[in-house]
Amino acid sequence: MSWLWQPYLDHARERLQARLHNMQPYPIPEGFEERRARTGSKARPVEVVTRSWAVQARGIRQARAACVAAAPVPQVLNFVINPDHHYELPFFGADLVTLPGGHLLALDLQPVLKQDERHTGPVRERLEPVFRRWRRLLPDGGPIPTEAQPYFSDGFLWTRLPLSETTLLEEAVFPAFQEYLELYLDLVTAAAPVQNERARQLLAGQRRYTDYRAEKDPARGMLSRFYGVEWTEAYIHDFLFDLPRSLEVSS
Ligand code: DBV
Repeated sequence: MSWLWQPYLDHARERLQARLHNMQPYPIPEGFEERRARTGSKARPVEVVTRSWAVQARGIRQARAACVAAAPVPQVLNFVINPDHHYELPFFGADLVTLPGGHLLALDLQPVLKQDERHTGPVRERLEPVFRRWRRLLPDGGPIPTEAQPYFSDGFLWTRLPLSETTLLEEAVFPAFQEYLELYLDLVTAAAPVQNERARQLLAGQRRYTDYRAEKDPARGMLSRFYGVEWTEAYIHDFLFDLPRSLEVSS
């Protein structure tokens, strides 16, 4: 099936492979690699497929993609890079969502510790010019919940585009995705391990972020309709936002 976001995922896989050290597969729990369901009406059933992909590397605990594909909608690429908390690194987050009402596109290097200048300063400096360049070309996506603010950076690129829009996808969204990712990979390759006390702070920040994302996952309703509540909850907690509890004792 042709999937709108395939070039984005292909690009990301290729760049991670090219730039990361010691990249290896990240284990995907059984039953989460691929799931299929029928949606649409009785008269016009539509098959919807959800696929997962994940790797790990030096500096990266888990980089994972969740891909939802049906013809013509929904089409989703949710791509998150979770750093190893022993490094001073943000999250990479991309949510590329095509629904009957249009495209909903989010890109960010999300802070682990939003109020900590030592954490956010160096990222802001590098991300701001990239953000400004693409922001000018894309309409603002509108307000996001106040409670979500602590988890976004000042470089949060957030837009909604009509389904008919193809030029801006090609000329702004795809290059923005590439630049955000390349900047993130620059940060990963330059990062040195932090002291234990700092690692504990970063882990606590990662825990807040991950629990928030799991609790508020905007895909919960959609995935539950397709695959049932039980599978969806397991997918969210055991794969999409899975920061292992065992890290707290071993860090
Ligand atoms: N979002 C996820 C995962 C998805 C997913 C794991 C597997 O975190 C898809 C799929 N996001 C998804 C879907 C919708 C959204 C919406 C299906 C539409 C929900 C709907 O309208 O029914 C960005 N994504 C959104 C919204 C925001 C984000 C702000 C609108 C929320 C709303 O209207 O309630 N998600 C948010 C974000 C990142 C992210 C900033 C990271 C950059 O991944």
